[in-house]
Amino acid sequence: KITLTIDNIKTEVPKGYTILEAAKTVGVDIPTLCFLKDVNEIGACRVCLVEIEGARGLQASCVHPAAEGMVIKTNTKKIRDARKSTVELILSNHNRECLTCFRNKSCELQSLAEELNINDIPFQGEETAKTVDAQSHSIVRDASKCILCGRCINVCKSVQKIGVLDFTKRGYETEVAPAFEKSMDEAPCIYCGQCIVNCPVAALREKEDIERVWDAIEDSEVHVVVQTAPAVRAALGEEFGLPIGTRVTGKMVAALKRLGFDKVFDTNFAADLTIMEEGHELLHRIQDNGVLPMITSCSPGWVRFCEFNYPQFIPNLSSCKSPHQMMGAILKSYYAEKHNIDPEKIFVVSIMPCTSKKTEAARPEMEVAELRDVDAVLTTRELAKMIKQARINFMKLEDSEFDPALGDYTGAGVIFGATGGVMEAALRTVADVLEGQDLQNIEYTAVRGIEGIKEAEVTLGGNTIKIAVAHGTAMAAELLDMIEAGEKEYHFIEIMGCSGGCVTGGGQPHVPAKVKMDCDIRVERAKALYEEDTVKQYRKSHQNPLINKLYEEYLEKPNSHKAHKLLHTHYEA
Ligand code: HC0
Ligand code: SF4
Repeated sequence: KITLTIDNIKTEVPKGYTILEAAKTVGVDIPTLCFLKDVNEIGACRVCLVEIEGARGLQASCVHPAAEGMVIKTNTKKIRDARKSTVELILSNHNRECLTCFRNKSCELQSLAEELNINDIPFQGEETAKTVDAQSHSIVRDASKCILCGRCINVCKSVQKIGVLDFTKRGYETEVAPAFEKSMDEAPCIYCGQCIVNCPVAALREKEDIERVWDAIEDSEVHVVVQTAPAVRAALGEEFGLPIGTRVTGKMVAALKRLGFDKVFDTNFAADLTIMEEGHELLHRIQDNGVLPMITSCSPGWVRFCEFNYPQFIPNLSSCKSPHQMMGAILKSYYAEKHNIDPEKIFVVSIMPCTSKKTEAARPEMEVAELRDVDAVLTTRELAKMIKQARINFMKLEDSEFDPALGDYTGAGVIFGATGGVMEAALRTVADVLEGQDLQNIEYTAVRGIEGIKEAEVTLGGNTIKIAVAHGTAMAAELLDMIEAGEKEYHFIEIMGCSGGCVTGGGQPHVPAKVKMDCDIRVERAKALYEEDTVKQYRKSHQNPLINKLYEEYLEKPNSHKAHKLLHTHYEA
């Protein structure tokens, strides 16, 4: 422990704390801008300056370690003036059209300017570049909004181990962009959107598709079906002021009905379907000496990462489409037939916590008989915008239920949204199939939690199955490298592109870096899903009565010819 004095208050903190962390213990919240816990700790923006007695000049508190006997001041005229002029300088060449900005009211720079009481920018700096790159299906980069804090660069480099973004050009021309003036579309970007959720301003954002969805809703000829991913319910409430980790399933469904969608279904239903298909695919691969380990393919960011960086593992990818794509295919076949609706008139909207899903839905593979499985993908943030546009008072909504036809789901489907969830759901089903009974012990806690790589061995029907779970592509790379080096061997692996799984996807509500300092949003949002799992009547995918009906009436059995045509795909190197 270390004793030091901050703003005349004595405090004791563990060794290794920075001054920024130490100040929190005396209730002082030093402002920051470029700081992002564990990712971007570089002291570059100089907003977090403090005075240390005896030291020369002001010091960046986010990188300066607290030391025994230090006497620190965080609020003197000198500090206030320095912070203010630093932020004024950033603002002087920033595109300050706040009213029409994507991040109006969720911008960390805007909040900082307010907190520092900046009412005027005394000088106009050099104009920043005006490049807008909107070529991809998922991500828009707007250089005029960029403040060169480097947060996106380091997320992409260290958390994702990709490195699409970097500082390019020089001096006033400096831009954060892919190398060689390429578009994000031409770079090996996996569209995970981790750069977006960690950008303090509006320099990176999703490619919006709200208008096309409003148009479909408006068109009385079109039957508009919406489905929601598991993780959306764990975060949507944040957009309406609810604490992180609040589960808002019922209100979310009510809001979707009010927006005018003809049917509101749950992607979780299709997650159960995925488990049926993927579980049986695994059993076949094990029994018939197929390619192992089998690796999940439901995270499109991970699939792109595999295609770009580990093409040798493409044969290991499960042939299953991801749940929301399966749902689209079922809606335009089984559901259309059953309800006598022309499949050409069905418009499928997926609400996803993910920016990569927009590109996935546009992939050439994702259609059957020239009908796209999914017609539009909106992020959790875009759904919140639609609810706000419609002036719906979210907090006052009464809980509502998903529509019955394809809205039922089990606890196994809902945990898909957290890292380890797909694995756990699959094990619940595979174990029952192999053991030939309804096992009671269904919580596979070894695959839960936020450790980067999780491993376990499970004995099922007398066979030992070795499994692993990785999340965030840096962890995926580490795992795959170990397998290639012959150090590890598995039967089944779950990989999700984002650290924490879908709950922390690139389409989820923005959480300021300050809040992330004290709260692991991966943990809080996952709790909401595990809670929903425990309250469901059925917690195993193969017990979902609607899934069984779907097989009886239409698909025959898992991995049948028909199931393959609709629900599977293949990726090529
Ligand atoms: Fe996920 Fe999914 S669980 S990828 O993480 O598998 O995005 O939430 O919707 O499709 O179900 C995201 C979340 C999904 C899909 C499901 C899977
Ligand atoms: Fe990097 Fe992901 Fe952003 Fe692409 S979307 S630049 S891969 S962080």
